[in-house]
Amino acid sequence: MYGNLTVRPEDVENWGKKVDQENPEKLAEFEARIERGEKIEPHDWMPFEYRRQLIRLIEQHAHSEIIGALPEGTWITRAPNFRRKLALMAKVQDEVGHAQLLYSAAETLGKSREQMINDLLSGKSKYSNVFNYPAKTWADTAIIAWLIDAGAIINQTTNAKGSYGPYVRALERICWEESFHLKYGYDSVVYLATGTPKQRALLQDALNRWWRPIMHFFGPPDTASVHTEKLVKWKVKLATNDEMRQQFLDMYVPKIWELGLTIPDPNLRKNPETGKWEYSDPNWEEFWQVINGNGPCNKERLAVRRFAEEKGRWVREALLQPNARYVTPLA
Ligand code: BYC
Repeated sequence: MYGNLTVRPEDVENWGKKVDQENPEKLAEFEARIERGEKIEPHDWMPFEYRRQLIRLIEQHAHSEIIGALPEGTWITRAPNFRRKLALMAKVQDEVGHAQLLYSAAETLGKSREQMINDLLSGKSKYSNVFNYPAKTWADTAIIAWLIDAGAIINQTTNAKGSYGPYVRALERICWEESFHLKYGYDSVVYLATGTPKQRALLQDALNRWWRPIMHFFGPPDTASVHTEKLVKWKVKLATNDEMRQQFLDMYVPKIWELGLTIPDPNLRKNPETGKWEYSDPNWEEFWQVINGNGPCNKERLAVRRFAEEKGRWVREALLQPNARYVTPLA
């Protein structure tokens, strides 16, 4: 799945080069391969900036999966019944598994998992904005599993057609599992939407609180996106942030309305002339604050990860000593 996991000395020699310092022939050959739709594999020549961008993006994606397990994870012990508890446990476990696949894909580019985890814990590396908000009620887990997973599927099925082999193969597998999460989320939402007035009110309240973070999920508007142009050119991103946001609105606004729910934006409408959704400013200032460490739960999320890292250290140390043997009988 990942190809060879080692980085060769010639790859390291390339480290730190700007695109205009790259060997022009190799760069042209690389871009022609991408143009022809070929996959780039770990040992193929690639410009440093392509490597750097992929590490950044895949690493952030991996962090989003393990941090993303936390808001829903807090509801495992409080799930309303055994069937829901089992399903939620399986979903959360899947999300952590996705992080494993993604860290392995990022490692093929030369950054170790330990470095990635350190950068997450120190706050250097970002992860998805949405996981910095609290899951206050059971209905929040339904909205997350339906609409955040829906957003993730739009983003990931698009990026799964991308140019870097190990990432797209990981995404393909992740998308299968996410599609199942989406069904689970939709089932939970429909159950609440067709339930008692109290259940409907819980669901509406959750949608009201999550709508803005979900609008932010696809990234800043294209006019403010710093990486899109390069990533689209190298087919890492196959659609821009605004294109993905529009696709989400196209697919899910009608479904939300169909359930009799209200979307908390009085200006949301599809312009019949342009075919594009128009919406109020979802408060981009809040987005920048949240992704730079100042959201409602950023500190709590990282504190939980630090705790897990500390408690799991003995396991990692034991695994790093493959020749060690038990000397004391266990019983
Ligand atoms: N949150 O130039 P831009 C899941 C940052 S988990 C935080 O447009 P780009 C799930 C961006 O990193 C799925 N930060 O960036 C798990 C950049 O900052 P830096 C998560 C964001 O990369 C558990 C700056 O803003 N999905 O589904 O071209 C339970 C400028 O942005 C966000 C992925 O990770 C954000 N939303 O495009 C349930 C998909 N948006 O790095 C569900 C992979 C932007 O310069 N990632 N930033 O400091 C991508 O496809 C792209 O990275 C994005 C952003 C579309 C998100």
